[in-house]
Amino acid sequence: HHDERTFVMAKPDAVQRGLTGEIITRLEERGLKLVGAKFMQIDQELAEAHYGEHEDKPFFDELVEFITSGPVMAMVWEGGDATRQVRQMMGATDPADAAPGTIRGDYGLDLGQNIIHGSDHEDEGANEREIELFFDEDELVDYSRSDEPWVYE
Ligand code: DAT
Ligand code: MG
Repeated sequence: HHDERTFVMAKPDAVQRGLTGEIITRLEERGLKLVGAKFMQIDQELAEAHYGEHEDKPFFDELVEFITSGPVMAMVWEGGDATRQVRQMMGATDPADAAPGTIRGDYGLDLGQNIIHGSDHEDEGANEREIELFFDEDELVDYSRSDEPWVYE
């Protein structure tokens, strides 16, 4: 099936650097389907919930400060194996290790400001948890892309 949903976010650095459109374009051109989007400012409470898994890490405060430092574009993308596919397109967490051709490898230099968030495909259910945190079900749109027969066999 091609209806796996994953949560993606253009982080504050991407928005400030005018890379929101580039990120959307890459995912869109790959064949993934945008089913929800929200341009928003993340507050402290949402930031702490979103990054709850990292609350005991030394970089947690810095991480929350960064993600609340400016607007983000929060999105839900749908497609076959979408969570893993997006992680592949993002590249490694540290842009210094991210391969050229990946979003972090092409646009980032700094571990703290690494352009894009995507749900962890190795963390079962992370995609659904993160989608629920940012979106109500009625904010997600159910439709088909006309090119689907040319993307999937
Ligand atoms: P990812 O965003 O690739 O899922 P993660 O979940 O391990 O990576 O960490 C969340 C974010 O926290 C990451 O995008 C950047 C920041 N981060 C991770 N490790 C860090 C570290 N050692 N020092 C500073 N920031 C870090
Ligand atoms: Mg993660």
